[in-house]
Amino acid sequence: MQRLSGSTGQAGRTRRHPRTFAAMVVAGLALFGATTAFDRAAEAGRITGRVAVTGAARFEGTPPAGDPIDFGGDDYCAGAHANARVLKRTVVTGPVGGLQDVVIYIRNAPAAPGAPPATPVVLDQQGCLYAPHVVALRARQTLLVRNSDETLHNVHVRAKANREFNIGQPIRGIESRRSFERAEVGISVTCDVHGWMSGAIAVFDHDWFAVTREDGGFSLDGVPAGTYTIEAWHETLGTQSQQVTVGAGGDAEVTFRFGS
Ligand SMILES: [Cu+2]
Repeated sequence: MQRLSGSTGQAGRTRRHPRTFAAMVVAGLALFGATTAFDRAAEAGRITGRVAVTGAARFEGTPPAGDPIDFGGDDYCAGAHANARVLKRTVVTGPVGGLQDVVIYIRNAPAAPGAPPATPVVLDQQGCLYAPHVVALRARQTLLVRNSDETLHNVHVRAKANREFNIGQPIRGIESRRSFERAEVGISVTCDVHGWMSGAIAVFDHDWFAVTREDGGFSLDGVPAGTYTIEAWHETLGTQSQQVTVGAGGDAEVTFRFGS
């Protein structure tokens, strides 16, 4: 813009119509910036704003206690939990019944046009357990698998819509990077060395997904106004869905109630 207005070849015309010329440039930039699908839809009145869909997953009733893990087959793993009784359980609840490790997502979302985040999502192995137990990421986003233990793990990712893989990680601090091409919820992760180890991965082709926190809460941010099916997936309690209409006027709230 600076080069155009300062150009000697255009100087006469620029001097004669400076405001018209500037307006044309601004209009051109505005048109250029309005080329995304979202902006076209907003102009057509189909989308009027973006909101957050927040809420929580809850477990009603008495959660299953879980069985104590026998780390006896591996001295390192047993030593990492020498003074603790660790339970194998997938239903993990907070003090007010908030259900952790539920994957919440928009089912009928348009595929994201942008690139996936450059930041990797980390799946660590700490004390012969996956940390976190459930991870979610975008398709083609990097999954960084780390071994923080002084023992051999192998990370067996039993994807179905994506390529299955199995990585041996014999050394503490070793990191492996993988990614998934397609959306897939509920990919099982296990270690063939330690039978108690299990986790799950969810992959999405859009940005509107979350894993519930320790208190069961979640937030899907920047959701365009519209009517959506919000799904909640839990490793052992199954999948629930709710239809939600969100408008430009405010955020929407959803609660999913699971029970035994
Ligand atoms: Cu292992």
